[in-house]
Amino acid sequence: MTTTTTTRFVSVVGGAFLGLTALSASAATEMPPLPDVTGDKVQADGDFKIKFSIGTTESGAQYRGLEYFEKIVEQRSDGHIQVDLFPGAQLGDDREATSALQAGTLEMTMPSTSPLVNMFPQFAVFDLPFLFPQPEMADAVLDGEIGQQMLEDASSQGLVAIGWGENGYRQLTNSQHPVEKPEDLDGLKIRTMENDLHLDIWRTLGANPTPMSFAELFTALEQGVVDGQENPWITIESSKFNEVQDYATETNHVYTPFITLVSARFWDRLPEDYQALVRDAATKMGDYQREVSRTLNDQIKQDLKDSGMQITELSPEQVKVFQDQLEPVYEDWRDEIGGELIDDIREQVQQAQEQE
Ligand code: TK8
Repeated sequence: MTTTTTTRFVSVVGGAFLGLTALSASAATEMPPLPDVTGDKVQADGDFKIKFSIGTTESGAQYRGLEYFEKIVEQRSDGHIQVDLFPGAQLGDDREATSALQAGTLEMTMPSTSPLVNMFPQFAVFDLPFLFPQPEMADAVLDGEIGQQMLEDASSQGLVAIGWGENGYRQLTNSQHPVEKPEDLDGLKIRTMENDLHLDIWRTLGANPTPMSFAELFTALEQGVVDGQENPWITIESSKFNEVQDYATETNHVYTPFITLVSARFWDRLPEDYQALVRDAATKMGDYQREVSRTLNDQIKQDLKDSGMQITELSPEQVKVFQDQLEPVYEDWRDEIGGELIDDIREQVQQAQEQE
């Protein structure tokens, strides 16, 4: 390794790969290699510590992305920025961690957009059912003009929004019986994120939804306070929901992004060069999270089957029944979200579909 003042260095990261190995122990999955840390070494004044809190556990793709973020920031700042990771909602759930950023008692978090709709109503567009038929279409919107504008708009209220990540396509699970059609949801108590549009979705399908923090979800499922919930396969496995849920339905009903947030109080203390480093690392983290999440998705679904979970895979015709029943939700939420934003995204999706 050669060193000059603005050093370009490359290193292969061993430790973090161990984390992935632990995750793949239960799944014979071909893992994407951990990207090298690339980019110039950044020199600026001062030493800083970042506490980075998330709600999902350390065996998920989200945490894997954070490990990559930690590696980039610590190496490229030559240790002048230390990153400590707090998975599993140790420092609060999505809303609590976001409030802690506003108060300046926490530096970074990466919540789902859904629980923050009370602060940023435009985020509700991502809660519309079946909006993105493929994840690449979500990438195009999030990494494009719309997504960048949303990051700017969300850089307010004591927060700085610096990037996107992938929570993923949500799947329904429950402890009672297989669900193949909306009627099967009758009487099922389903936990949703704290988000009115999600409540609307499950009411419209005939279920009995209740909003709840992610931090309380496992216990609520275990104790039968709720019958079911919905999350991506990787979160179902990394949170061990399959231990308290016997049935799952592959609904892919909503694609949920994560958003990377920094406390504005902390951000304003960071020298500009370090701000650029943290922003670059957040972008790389998000891209990597997407890669890991998509690489693992099918294998993890297989793991869940192997663990005894009865997974219902819907035919396109069966999916269409859910989709048609939920179409009125678009009209109901048009004014709240903004018709123009919905139309722009739907048009972008349609163009992408036509180019396939
Ligand atoms: C984790 C949450 C979770 C979300 C939920 O903090 O609440 O169900 O899907 O990923 O953001």
